[in-house]
Amino acid sequence: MAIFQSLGAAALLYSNIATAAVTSTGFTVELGDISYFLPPKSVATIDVTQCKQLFGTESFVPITVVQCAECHESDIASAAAKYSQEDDVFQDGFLEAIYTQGSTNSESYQIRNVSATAITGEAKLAPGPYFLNALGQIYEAWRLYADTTGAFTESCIASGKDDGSYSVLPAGVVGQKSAIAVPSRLYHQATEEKPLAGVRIGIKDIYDIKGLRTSNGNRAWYWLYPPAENTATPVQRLIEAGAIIVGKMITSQFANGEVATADWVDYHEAFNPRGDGYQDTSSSSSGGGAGTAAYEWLDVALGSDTGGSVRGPAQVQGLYGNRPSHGLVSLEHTMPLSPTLDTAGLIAKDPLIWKKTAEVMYKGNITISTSYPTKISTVSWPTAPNTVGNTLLIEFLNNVTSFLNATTSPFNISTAWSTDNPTATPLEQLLNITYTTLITQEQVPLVRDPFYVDYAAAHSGRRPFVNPVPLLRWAWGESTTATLPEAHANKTAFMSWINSTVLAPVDSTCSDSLLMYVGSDGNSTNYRNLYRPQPRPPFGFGKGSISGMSDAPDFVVPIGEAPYNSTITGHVEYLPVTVDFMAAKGCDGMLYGLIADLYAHGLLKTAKSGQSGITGGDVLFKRGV
Ligand SMILES: *[C@@H]1O[C@H](CO)[C@@H](O)[C@H](O)[C@H]1NC(C)=O
Ligand SMILES: *[C@@H]1O[C@H](CO)[C@@H](O)[C@H](O)[C@H]1NC(C)=O
Ligand SMILES: *[C@@H]1O[C@H](CO)[C@@H](O)[C@H](O)[C@H]1NC(C)=O
Ligand SMILES: *[C@@H]1O[C@H](CO)[C@@H](O)[C@H](O)[C@H]1NC(C)=O
Ligand SMILES: *[C@@H]1O[C@H](CO)[C@@H](O)[C@H](O)[C@H]1NC(C)=O
Ligand SMILES: *[C@@H]1O[C@H](CO)[C@@H](O)[C@H](O)[C@H]1NC(C)=O
Ligand SMILES: *[C@@H]1O[C@H](CO)[C@@H](O)[C@H](O)[C@H]1NC(C)=O
Ligand SMILES: *[C@@H]1O[C@H](CO)[C@@H](O)[C@H](O)[C@H]1NC(C)=O
Ligand SMILES: *[C@@H]1O[C@H](CO)[C@@H](O)[C@H](O)[C@H]1NC(C)=O
Ligand SMILES: CC(=O)N[C@H]1CO[C@H](CO)[C@@H](O)[C@@H]1O
Repeated sequence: MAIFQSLGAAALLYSNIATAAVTSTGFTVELGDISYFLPPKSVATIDVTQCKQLFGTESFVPITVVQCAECHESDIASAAAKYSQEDDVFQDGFLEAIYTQGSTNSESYQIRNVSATAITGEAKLAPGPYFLNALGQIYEAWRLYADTTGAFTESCIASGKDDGSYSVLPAGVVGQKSAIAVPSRLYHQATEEKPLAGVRIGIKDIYDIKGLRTSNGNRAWYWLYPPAENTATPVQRLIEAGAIIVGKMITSQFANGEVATADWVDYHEAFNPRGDGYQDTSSSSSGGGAGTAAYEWLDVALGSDTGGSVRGPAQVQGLYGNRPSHGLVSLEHTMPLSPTLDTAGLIAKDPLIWKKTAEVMYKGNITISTSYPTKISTVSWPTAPNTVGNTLLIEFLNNVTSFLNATTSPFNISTAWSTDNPTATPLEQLLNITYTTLITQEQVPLVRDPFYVDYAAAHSGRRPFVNPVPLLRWAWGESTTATLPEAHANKTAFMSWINSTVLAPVDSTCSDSLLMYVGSDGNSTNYRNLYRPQPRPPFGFGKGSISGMSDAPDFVVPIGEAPYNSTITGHVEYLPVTVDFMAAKGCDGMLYGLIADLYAHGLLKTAKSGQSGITGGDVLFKRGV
């Protein structure tokens, strides 16, 4: 048996016992101090007899593709300047050779003090950086980033097999976690057919992607079942629209709510990059929130929200995040927590990319509209500007109120319910155990039972490991006398009331009013290094439960940040301040229209990646690296 080192780092194993086929899984190279991945299939072949001198002992030569008519030195220089600005994959090292499509110019160029060999040919290539080998084969350049915040469970890349499947990226870089590969931003231009061309998206690891294993946050599950044979509908929509799926992202186990650190036994919670870097990420879309907040190179994360799993991570990490109206996109090949409540939501820094991605994912069930309600109800909004966060919240509400020419008034949902339904049980009792009943009694038969049977069959009757939180919730669901029909009836009673009285559908503005509440006030820490009381089932009803129990949309937007004294750093750090907007069921397109308008008028901004959503900056523990 002999071991050969192929081009780059792909180690190929040759055995003379079995006649296994050798397939390239791509190549890794370094250019300067940056690592790149080259997918296994070349994208074009060009004639290299004109530039043989480029190939010494190196396997690959970096090359830049430029589209220009005459291709004078000044054209190349301005293209290079544009590439540096727009693309995180491009660097000056790619100026060693310049491929000018269709041009007859074959002089050499002096670009930024680099003497660049000019190559011409007829091969059609998107502009940007590539690698060329001595056979004339051109490979795409994907930059490798370290997952420093532990947001991913697994990297991935389209397998190139023509069957829509994905495979794990065979690459690593310094950083103690997976490397994630992203293609040059210059390769893809959004079109009507591919509105998400080149948009980089991470997927919560409860959605199947053909060719990859799904973990649902459980190690036994990951190894028990084979790679998925299908791709979940929401993910499929994104892929068809041209999105680049870069990896699977950390989820708390079976999408239940878990708090760092003790609850997270099988996998570690991702790290919230904001503030001191040791605040809880919230769950269950932990990786999606942390990764989107930490990485400039990640545009969007697909999460899921059953009882706050998209909104929580968006609130504590200062991001845009939506719980859509229930049922906007079907959830085949997705692990259920409670089909009655499960929704596919998106997390992003840029509200326009967030909106564009939503339009693709909910296509057929979303229409952007720009006529807005003029009535705003607020739940527990601060009235005294006694903290930085409260001052921001009051100011923001005033801004939105005057932008909409709206009438704003405080709304007490419990009192309103009792006033409208004088003989009914108070909301706090009606809905106290409704969520708990739905998530446990729906997940047990759909997920736990078949899992236990399959695991036992594969492991001589053994039971798989399950984290404390899902275990105790399932146990509660089995021991309670409450039933699913009762839970559905309670939810329906509440939903009908919301739909007729609180957030009622109307033709002109979709929803008769907006409901707003504080997502995060920048004044609440949740350190991940604390020892906590034993977990218990999630009882109770609060402002965050309104959308789940009424099927209505609930969108988080970041508005600022506020200082706190960190017990970790002994220094003032900043936490995000966010706001939730709600409207009638099905009015997701109106909310997206409104948020885009608030953004256009400067009342909302793109969130930054890094330690702060407002000023950016390296994640604290990584500074100076
Ligand atoms: C190019 O080289 C000259 C002379 O070494 C130097 O002064 C100049 O700063 C360099 N320009 C760039 C863009 O690196
Ligand atoms: C739109 O919503 C309906 C109702 O929830 C759902 O059945 C359907 O699959 C959705 N349509 C699309 C195109 O996803
Ligand atoms: C409110 O609007 C004013 C004026 O446009 C602006 O200066 C301020 O930053 C806004 N504040 C918030 C919190 O939106
Ligand atoms: C609010 O009123 C002003 C002045 O009447 C008007 O210009 C503006 O369009 C109105 N805004 C909305 C969102 O209707
Ligand atoms: C709503 O009103 C009730 C009864 O007055 C009060 O106990 C409760 O704290 C109020 N809730 C909110 C969110 O203000
Ligand atoms: C909610 O249910 C839990 C568990 O049964 C119980 O301990 C709690 O008192 C209930 N709260 C209300 C407001 O009914
Ligand atoms: C349903 O509401 C009743 C009160 O009307 C309450 O006693 C019961 O606990 C609720 N059950 C569930 C599952 O929500
Ligand atoms: C809300 O009420 C409208 C009638 O006003 C009805 O068409 C719609 O189905 C209701 N939706 C829900 C979620 O109850
Ligand atoms: C931080 O602590 C210092 C000293 O106790 C105090 O003066 C300051 O107001 C605190 N800052 C915040 C944001 O709480
Ligand atoms: C974590 C934090 O910032 N807590 C502050 C919240 O606001 C109160 C009242 O201003 C302060 O005393 C806390 O320190």
